[in-house]
Amino acid sequence: SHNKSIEHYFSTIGEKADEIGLSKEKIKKDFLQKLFYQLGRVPAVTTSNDLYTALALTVRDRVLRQFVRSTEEFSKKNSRGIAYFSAEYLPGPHLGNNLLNLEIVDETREALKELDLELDEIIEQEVEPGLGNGGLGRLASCYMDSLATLGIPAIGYGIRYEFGIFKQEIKEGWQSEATDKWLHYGNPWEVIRPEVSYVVKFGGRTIHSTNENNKYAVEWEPESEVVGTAYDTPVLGYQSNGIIMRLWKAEATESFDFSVYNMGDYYKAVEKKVRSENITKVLYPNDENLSGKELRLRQQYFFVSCSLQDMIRLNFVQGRKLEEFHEKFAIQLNDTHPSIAVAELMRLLVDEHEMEWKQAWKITRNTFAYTNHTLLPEALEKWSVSLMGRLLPRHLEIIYEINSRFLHELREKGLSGEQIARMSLIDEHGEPSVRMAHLATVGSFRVNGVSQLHSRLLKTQVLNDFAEIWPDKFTNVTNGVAHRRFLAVSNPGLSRLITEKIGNGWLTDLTTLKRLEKFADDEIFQKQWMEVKLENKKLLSQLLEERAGVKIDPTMLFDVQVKRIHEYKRQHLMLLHILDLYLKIKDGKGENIAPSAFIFAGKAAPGYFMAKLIIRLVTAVADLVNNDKDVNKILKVAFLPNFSVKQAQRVYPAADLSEQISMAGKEASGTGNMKFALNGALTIGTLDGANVEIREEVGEENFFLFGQTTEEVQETRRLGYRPSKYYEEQEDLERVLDFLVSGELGNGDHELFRPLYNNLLQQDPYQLLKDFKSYCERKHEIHQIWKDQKEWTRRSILNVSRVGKFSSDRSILEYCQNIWNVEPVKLRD
Ligand code: TH1
Repeated sequence: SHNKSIEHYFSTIGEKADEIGLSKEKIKKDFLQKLFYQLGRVPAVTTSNDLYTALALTVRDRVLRQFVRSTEEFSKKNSRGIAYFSAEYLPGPHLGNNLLNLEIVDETREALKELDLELDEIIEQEVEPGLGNGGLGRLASCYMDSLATLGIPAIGYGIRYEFGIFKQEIKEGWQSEATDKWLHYGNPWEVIRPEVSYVVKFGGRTIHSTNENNKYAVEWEPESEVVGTAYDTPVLGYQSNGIIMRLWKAEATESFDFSVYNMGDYYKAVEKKVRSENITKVLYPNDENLSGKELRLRQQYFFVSCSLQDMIRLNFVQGRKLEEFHEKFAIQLNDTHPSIAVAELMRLLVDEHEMEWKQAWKITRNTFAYTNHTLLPEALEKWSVSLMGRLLPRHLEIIYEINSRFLHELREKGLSGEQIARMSLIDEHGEPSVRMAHLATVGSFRVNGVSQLHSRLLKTQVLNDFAEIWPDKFTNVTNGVAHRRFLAVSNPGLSRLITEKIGNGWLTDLTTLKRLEKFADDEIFQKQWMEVKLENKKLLSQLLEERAGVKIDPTMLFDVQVKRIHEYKRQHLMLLHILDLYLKIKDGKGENIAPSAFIFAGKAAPGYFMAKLIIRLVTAVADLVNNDKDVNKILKVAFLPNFSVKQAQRVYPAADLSEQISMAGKEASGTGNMKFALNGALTIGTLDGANVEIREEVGEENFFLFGQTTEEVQETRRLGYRPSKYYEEQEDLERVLDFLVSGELGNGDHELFRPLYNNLLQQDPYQLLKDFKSYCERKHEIHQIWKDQKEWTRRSILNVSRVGKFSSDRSILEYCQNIWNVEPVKLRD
């Protein structure tokens, strides 16, 4: 009976598998049934959340059905499965996306209309899982979407944080953080799997011995244990497949709590339970910065151990030998956060499954591939040897063993002592620590960066020593975005217009947008294009009025920077420019300035003082500009609080200008840059990350370039950068900087922005002052082009028609070809 297909089971209940309830009538019926029987409500007395939950459950049934079908197909094909290991995911709202992928948006809308309900209002209710910080977590979710759509057997492993990224509020101009209770109203999308659970050990000591067969063996006697339980969320691809995102929640082990060791001590047992559950309590809210906290390492090890144990179980369930593990699985490490997996797989193979070291190492090295997402030194993970030894004593031994064999290899190659020390997995400078990027590199068969520029810098700088001995290990996969979510779902107006012109082939092949190119000069099409943009801007204006208390004329140039707040991203460069415009208008020299709305959003890590001060500066500049009658007809500034995927989906469609202004060499890729371009915004940007490739695709003349190149930045630093030189030489810049501490900002407090002022004048680590002039010049040019709306629109159309490369479908196909060696399995024609 185990071999019977899903078709068989449905036939036994008189339902044909093809009739999976995608009609309006069936949706309506199921929706009402969910409302009655699952929630005990009738439409007349419901809360908006009841309606949302009933609809989500209705859709979930259909999603799960597709998922079960896919699993069946995948197991028939028996191809290599991909496990994506990521400490973060940012799936965004599920409902709208799933409706699109099931192709039942219209049917659902009509079913609800017959009940006097409005689909868009229900969709609005969803609380998204904020299980990530920013680009890295969102990329993981884009990749889940494409893996499913392309029919690749895959599973996304991660952590089910009870509290995701904090909720950002603005209080008196400052960011304040509140906890994110995303599970408060329940989560209709997940399926708990209590039987899929694993024990994870921590601390204690190792016992080395030779067993009765004269075999060397190591036993790990832990100090404590926790259990991880699987929570599955199906992720549906377009038109067909489903894969799962499997997130682990930590709980106490029964056996341990109530064991003889603490017999009768109920309170101690409860305390242990609480401590165990702490592991998956909260996401660390640092983007590209280390906390170095023990709990973070516990989280990383916890989810990695559960996931590897799960994969080994699957391997056996599917009747395979452990020796074939790497042939049947590839594991993609999303940055170094899961890189302890290299040592954990070795431990499982050698200690628990009694495999020889050499064979285990061969399997391990052929299983893992590592994606690096940043070159920032403060983001490169290191764990102190003492912490690692205390928390994961066996893993530290294994890391030492890997290292000793690796260094031996290097000596045999004749490398210098200096180079060997640089490459060691252990950093001996100061407090000894484990370099996780080195562990990931040594333990993987492939290492990739996330844009051409970043991959080149990775090879020639941060991991240069490794690239020299293993040139073939290194490769690039430029990031991409889930265009179905970020265009089809979030920008229905533009999607409709595009589909009218070129058909809907772009949903599965974004490069077909090329066909729009020939309409770039078509005046009627331009007009329609402008109308769609204006509608989107009206919607964003409403949101900004509600959330930021700023009224914005939707015909203004919407100049937008939304992303995590970080000095290297240089939100403050944009602010310096806004102040420059402000002062010019006050001087009566504003005649060339196009009426502009400057829109910001993004979270600052709670412990990152400068980033929080930058947010304070945005709100101070907003107060100044928006309340000044000489200026507020020309300029408006708004900070949209609590940026999230949901908010992002409303921002990108409304943007005219996308700000991608990081110091060259610092932004590994960026993905917001792609989402903006896809929605018809033009870009002002540096030659950083994927901007380089965007510019290459859309054409130099359609991209507003400014600032130093990576090489120039490095040369400037080498020559001894003196930011005050620019202050002294450029009057405009001097005036703007002095204005920061003039008391005119921030209610007369001269000292409020002094730290920023001092930082820029004394160090300016991200060389804003050097790039200020070329940034302002480009902005001036942009304002002139904006006045010619036809020309602007022509460029906007060209941008969209040329960004086909930046779909995550393309990225995933590259991972398949150049890294995983798997073929997509197309399930339906
Ligand atoms: C981001 C990069 O900054 C960004 O350029 C890139 O587009 C994105 O990853 C996806 O590749 C990163 N986010 C994090 C977050 C943490 C640590 C390192 C990075 S790199 C916590």
